[in-house]
Amino acid sequence: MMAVSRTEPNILITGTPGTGKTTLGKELALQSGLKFVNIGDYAKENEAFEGYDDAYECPILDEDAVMDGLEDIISHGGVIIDYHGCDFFPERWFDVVFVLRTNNTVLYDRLVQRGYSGKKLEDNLQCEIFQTILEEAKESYATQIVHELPSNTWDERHSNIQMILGWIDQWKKDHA
Ligand code: DAT
Repeated sequence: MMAVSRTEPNILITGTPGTGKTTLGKELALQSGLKFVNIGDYAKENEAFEGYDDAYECPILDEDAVMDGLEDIISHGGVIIDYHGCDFFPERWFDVVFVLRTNNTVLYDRLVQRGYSGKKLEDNLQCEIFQTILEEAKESYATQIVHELPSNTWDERHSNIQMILGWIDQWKKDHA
């Protein structure tokens, strides 16, 4: 099956929980006019969970249901996806992958503020220290489309947004 040619790019924003994916993605959607889809919210709305992970204290995503449900909107392009994982999406979905990175002390404060503690807090901090999501992204997508972005301060968020808006414009010109 031939992919429909898209006039707007699909963007994956990934990274450890708390690195700022939703904050960045929503603002980016507002400023670019692209659609924003947070995978956790999407799964909740569409009951696309298949149980609860007691060790990680989070619902288990029904990945097949999520992918089937999103295939149509993704094929039209112009979607920003926000998720703390990236290895199960079809590679062809995304034109670019941004991996948000946050310093450990900053991330610690954000996660504590979110109510994380104990194993859940430790696991998420380790995920960032060992750059698990960055490695996952590099293994799942062509390395030239994977970009690491610092996400510690509001200034960094601002420059990330400006950079990505510029990237979107350029992509549209290249694919017009
Ligand atoms: P995620 O979607 O990756 O779990 P979030 O967008 O919910 O993260 O952000 C987590 C918290 O951090 C939230 O209180 C907003 C804050 N935050 C996000 N990006 C930030 C940035 N660049 N500078 C300062 N605070 C930020």
